[in-house]
Amino acid sequence: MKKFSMFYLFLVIVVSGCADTDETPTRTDRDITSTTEQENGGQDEQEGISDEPEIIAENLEIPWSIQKEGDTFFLTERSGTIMQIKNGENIRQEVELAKELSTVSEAGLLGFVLDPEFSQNNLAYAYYTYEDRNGKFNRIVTLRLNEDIWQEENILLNEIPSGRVHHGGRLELGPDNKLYATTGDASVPEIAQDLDSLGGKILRMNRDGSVPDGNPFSNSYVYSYGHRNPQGLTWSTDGKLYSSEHGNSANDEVNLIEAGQNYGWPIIEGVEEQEGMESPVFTSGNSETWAPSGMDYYDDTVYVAGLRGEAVFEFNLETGEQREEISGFGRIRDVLIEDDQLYFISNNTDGRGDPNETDDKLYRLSIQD
Ligand SMILES: [Ca+2]
Repeated sequence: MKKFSMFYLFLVIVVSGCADTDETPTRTDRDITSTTEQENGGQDEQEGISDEPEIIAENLEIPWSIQKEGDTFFLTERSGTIMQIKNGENIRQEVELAKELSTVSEAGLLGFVLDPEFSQNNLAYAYYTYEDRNGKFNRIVTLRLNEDIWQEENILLNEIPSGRVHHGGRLELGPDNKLYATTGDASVPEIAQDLDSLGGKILRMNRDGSVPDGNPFSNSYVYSYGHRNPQGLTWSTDGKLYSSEHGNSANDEVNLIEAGQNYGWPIIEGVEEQEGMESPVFTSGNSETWAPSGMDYYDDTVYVAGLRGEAVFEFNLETGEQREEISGFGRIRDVLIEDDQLYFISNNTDGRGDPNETDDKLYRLSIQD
């Protein structure tokens, strides 16, 4: 049995519905968590899985995305920097963008992936929020690293809708070597159903910004639609794509994403069903909130960072079981699994958490059978 946390819980956090639960904090969660930890603490020790996560880096500022190349980490920080962590040394790298970063809620420098040839070409892809005379948008660009400064090079996709909240923002490279991005509904729910809008979608593109062959809609980046505010993407080893999505007043979702499908927002959400629309494979339901963000996959299981849920959630694709696996570290924004190690970043400095003196942090712990 695979277990790796002393905080092994089957915890249902009951939170009352509120207008927009995406990432809003709740202080009562923590109290419930600590009680349950004490109750279940002994069980973990019996199973011999009691590793406390190791702190890899601290004093991070709203870290959003974890990338790793060899032994070097690159963490985007929402306010517009990238923290490079190499041999225990933190270097906060500047990012020179063509547009001024938006400072509205949930916005900034978000998704980030290194090019497969990064060690040769110093190239990466990034997703950021900006505002100009034409309105509020997100864009996907290439960045090139030169002597600890990242510079925006090419625009791959411009004017993805943005607004007060719900900017989406996750970027991942698929097993097909295409770039996938999650976009939010920009707090205008109807655009999620509009195939002519880039908002409320999962997008798929070539790494030069062109529309790939095989996309489901002709000459369109849209891969799937009807999303509210998805912020996580991962693939199983058999190539299935999963995405996490912030629900409206609970009803958070983990969806199995298939090309061309409609995931319902704002017509259906959570457990609701309607012909021609896909319901999630996992949902937090009407009374619980995960506020799910970054994801990764390991051993038939999808791991999802939870902000308001303040945990890494584990969803077993084989058994359908779900549970909290890591908690007690506050809000969690992203996870990365490599070589039986799970890395995660806290997000207590984002204005909705309760940071301690050295937050936020990058943690590591072992996950092995
Ligand atoms: Ca849905």
